Amino acid sequence: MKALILNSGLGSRMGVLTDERPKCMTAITSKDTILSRQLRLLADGGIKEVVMTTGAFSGLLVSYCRSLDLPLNITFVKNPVFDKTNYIYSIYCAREYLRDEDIILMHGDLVFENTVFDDVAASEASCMTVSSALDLPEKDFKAVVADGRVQKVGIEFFNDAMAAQPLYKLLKDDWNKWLDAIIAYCESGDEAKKKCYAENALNEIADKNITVLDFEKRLCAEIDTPEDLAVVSAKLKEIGNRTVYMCFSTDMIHSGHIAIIKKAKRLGRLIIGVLSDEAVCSYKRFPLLPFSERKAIFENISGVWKVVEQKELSYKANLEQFRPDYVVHGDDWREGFQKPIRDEVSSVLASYGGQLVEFPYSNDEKYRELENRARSDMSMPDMRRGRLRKAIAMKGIITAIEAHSGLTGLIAENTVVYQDGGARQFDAMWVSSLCDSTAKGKPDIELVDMTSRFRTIDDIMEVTTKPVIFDGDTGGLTEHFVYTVRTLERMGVSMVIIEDKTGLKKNSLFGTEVKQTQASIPDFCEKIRAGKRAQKTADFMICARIESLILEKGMDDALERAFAFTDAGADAVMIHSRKTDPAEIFEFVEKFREKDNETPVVVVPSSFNTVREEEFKERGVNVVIYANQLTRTGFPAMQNAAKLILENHRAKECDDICMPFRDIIRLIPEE
Ligand code: SPV
Ligand code: MG
Repeated sequence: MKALILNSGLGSRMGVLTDERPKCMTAITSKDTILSRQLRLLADGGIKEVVMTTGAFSGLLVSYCRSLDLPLNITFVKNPVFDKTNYIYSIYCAREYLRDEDIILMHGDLVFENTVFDDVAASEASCMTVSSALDLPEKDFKAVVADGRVQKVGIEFFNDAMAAQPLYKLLKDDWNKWLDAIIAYCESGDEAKKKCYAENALNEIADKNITVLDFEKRLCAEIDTPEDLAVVSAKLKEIGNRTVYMCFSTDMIHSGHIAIIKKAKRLGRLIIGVLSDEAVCSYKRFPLLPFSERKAIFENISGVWKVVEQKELSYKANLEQFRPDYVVHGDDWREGFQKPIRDEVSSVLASYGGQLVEFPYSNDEKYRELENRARSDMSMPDMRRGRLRKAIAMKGIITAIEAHSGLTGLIAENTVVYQDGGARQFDAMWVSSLCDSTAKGKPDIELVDMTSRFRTIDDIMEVTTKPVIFDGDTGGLTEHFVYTVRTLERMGVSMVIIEDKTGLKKNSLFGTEVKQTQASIPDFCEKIRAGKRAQKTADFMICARIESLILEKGMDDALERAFAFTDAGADAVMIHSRKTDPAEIFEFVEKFREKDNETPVVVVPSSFNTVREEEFKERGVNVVIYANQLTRTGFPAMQNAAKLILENHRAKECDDICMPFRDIIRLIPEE
């Protein structure tokens, strides 16, 4: 597609402004002339070839265009009789460069918004720009329109007419017809036909096939007089101050993002909101790059005016602060879980007259590929191990659910609930000793040996990417624990939790109903120290689990242990209770936080299960583990199925509580 710019006119109505230079070189902003702006928009819009007709000050015009140094190949054609003819003759002079091309035709004194140009360039049919929002001008072009098509163009038509501007897109066949009519006019021997508008020749074509492109109130105007110049300059100033807002959660910039950024920045100065790490986690997956790095990437994309943090999925706070003229987004959020966010954006924009611009969402193949690669990278030990520590730092509080097999791992990995425009999912998995033992039909007494426990971890890790917290029971003998630490660390486990018990450990939920012995503080500290010395990376965490409340040893004992264990190097403490009332847990956290505001606190609210995560967070808890719910729901469901079959001597009655065949065979996706 070529652009044809008509610059042969004298521009005599501009007065002194055109005494020494052509009209198109009139300054319209502090950095642009009419021409430099046109050429810049053409280059930005992907045009490479320009044909420009010239007349007066031809040499000056040519050197000016060269000085702009734009990626455009400009062919200059001088109309030798520019002062005795009109632009119809200039087009005639340039005809050899114009045949058999799609053409964007514009007068050299036309100033338009880039979105008007974009619409013209993107039009699939030949079109002329008209406005349904403007009054018919007395002296300028009007287009007679019927059925959305241009019938006639001229200054003399008022009936069924619309205000029109000489900015056209002409597809090759339509343009060839017009060009032939122009040639016929100029070769007719009638001098008057070299002095009329090129549109006079157009009007003679029966089947013009030119649609109308309505620019409504957007800027698209010719500058004929100093008054026009003042109006257009003022409008450009207002356009120059427009701002556009977009929000990004991505940590992988690809060509699709660049394309939408390019489009957005044509609407105004582009403000990019980078979603906080916490919000990204709640929206999709753990960000591969932290907020500061994602922000730096956007700050270095050309044409981005400002980069700000968007703390929440909701745009509200930033829209109210920056009041952008436009918000740009893909149209994918019209449906699905992001719809509430979109609805809120629409209503905030409506409150101050902003506009939502939605571009078609492209489900980019490249992006899916990158995303899949990122996911598989995230499952690798080095990538997985450190993510727990980072997630705690990012979110303040994280949640983990029990997994004891590949299948329960998949549930922990993939279960998502959409709520308030966000996606809720578990951050990590808990490889519980209780559930791992139960799945094997064994008691939770450290009977299932470490080799078997590692096998469970391996099964889970093979099909997931989320961080793993391992229930290490008592950690065993210190001499054994150091090897456990190294193995877990090598596998990519993020945290081992060991409890301060010794001898034959029984599950804590028995409390004092069974004999359980708490380890001495010095012995347990020594185990922690040995474990910390054994680990190779800074990522791996050892969490000390305090059993004082379970064994009814009192709050002071619990706190004394917590501080001793952190002094010994524990990366986190877990406080456990089997009471339904969370009071003692709250008391512990409050007292612990009085002295230690850093060390993560872990809770397992199996009994005190009425407390919501938000409250735990407020009170200073960092990790909430749902330790056994998958096993406890799975077991009765399976038992019920077995009973139904026995009772009915067949499986039919059990079908209602069964997953359909089509779902079970698709439950595990093939690679
Ligand atoms: C487990 O899940 O194995 C635990 C937590 O250690 S609890 O069962 O509450 O002791
Ligand atoms: Mg356990």
